[in-house]
Amino acid sequence: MASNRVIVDRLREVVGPQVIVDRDVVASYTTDWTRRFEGRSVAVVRPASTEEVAGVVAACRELGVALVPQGGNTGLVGGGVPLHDEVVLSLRRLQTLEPIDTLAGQVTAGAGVVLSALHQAARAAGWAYGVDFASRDSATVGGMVATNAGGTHVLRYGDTRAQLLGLEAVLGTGSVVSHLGGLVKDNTGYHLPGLVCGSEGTLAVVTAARLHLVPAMPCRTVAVLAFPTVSHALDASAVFRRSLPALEASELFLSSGLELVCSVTGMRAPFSGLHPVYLLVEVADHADPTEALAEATSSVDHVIEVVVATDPSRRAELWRYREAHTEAINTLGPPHKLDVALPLGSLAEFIDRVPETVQAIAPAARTWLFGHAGDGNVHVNVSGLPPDDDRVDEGVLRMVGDFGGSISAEHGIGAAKRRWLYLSRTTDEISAFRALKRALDPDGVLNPNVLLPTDGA
Ligand code: 2HG
Ligand code: ZN
Repeated sequence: MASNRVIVDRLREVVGPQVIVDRDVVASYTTDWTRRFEGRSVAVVRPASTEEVAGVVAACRELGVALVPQGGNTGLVGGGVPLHDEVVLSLRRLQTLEPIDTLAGQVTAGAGVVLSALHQAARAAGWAYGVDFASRDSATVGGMVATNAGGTHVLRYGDTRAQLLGLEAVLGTGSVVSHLGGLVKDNTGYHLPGLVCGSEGTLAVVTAARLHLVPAMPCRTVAVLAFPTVSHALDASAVFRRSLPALEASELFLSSGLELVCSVTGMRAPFSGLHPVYLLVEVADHADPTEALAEATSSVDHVIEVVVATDPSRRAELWRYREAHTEAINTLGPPHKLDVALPLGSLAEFIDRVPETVQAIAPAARTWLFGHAGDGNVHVNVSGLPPDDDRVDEGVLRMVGDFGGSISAEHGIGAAKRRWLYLSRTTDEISAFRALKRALDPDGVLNPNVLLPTDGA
């Protein structure tokens, strides 16, 4: 293998001074946001154009060096940090955001465009972007496409794959595939955007995406409802989904999570007493949806208390109870994060049983459950475990498999869950994945240590 010196010199031929070797700067790219996954790298390469990205990939291929593509470094499964000494390929400088195509309701965005900037640009043109989640100020378009990011609006607008009308990406060979025309009807062969989306940087490096926009909804109402059980909250969520076409989010959290959020943020709880389960719902429409929400709420059983907000700052406060879970849990030390999806009919039982499963394996650990009730997607966070002790991960993911769920609803497989891919995918599916990987990245340059299990596993 080439020496560090040779690698750095060769990469400098492609991007000049944008090969970063300063230890402190490199360190900010080699540890993930949770601090559970810490790697190291000879260099961070920061190209500013698709041609430079292609040059970097070609150079790494030539040198026999693997790379890890990275966007905003907001990933939660160790998929974007160099755990095996890979070169870090940061796409953050690919900042081009083309003017909104107001006629088509589409936009082409560079991989480094941050989600909140995309939201702002779409809104300024009278449109909106359908995907949203808490790390919107750091997460990038390239990372969202690579992981098929989901978030809080999937029940209305779908995941990132559903927004993707075209893609520009660099394959493991260094060649560029570009199909950014944005035709809504276009049946000319394989759908590479759909394939690359969710491939976690293993098939291609995303450099730009053509994205579908949705109508901007000027009127919004948020409510938090308290319930005695998860099952009651999920029944309510189904009522809202059935009766409110303007439903944009239906999110779940529990009293323990709310207490933690309040103690970390200093916020006051939404009600004077604590209740076992909370459902946050948001409706967004062209006209005020408050009455429709109130009417739907009146047909829901077992509501203990409800608080409603229409003005932006109060709405944001209610959202913070839910969105601040991630940062609040992080204050307890690096968590284990198991982002899973269950058939909705099994979700309540799963949520009720997970803490016992964790307790039986690691009595000192604590389980935190919250997530996207409308999609059957629950985030199982476990604190108080050593970073590399994965007995709890195994126990919970096996349980997910037994319930017919998915071991990754929206965060991806990354390095954290590759061992357990077989719980959600058959041997034949994994063989087909490997064949695709070989075809698009024959020398295994692109993020070779994530998603697919190690050979033989
Ligand atoms: C969310 O829904 C994110 O807030 C993060 O997907 C979930 O921290 C997590 O486990
Ligand atoms: Zn989530």
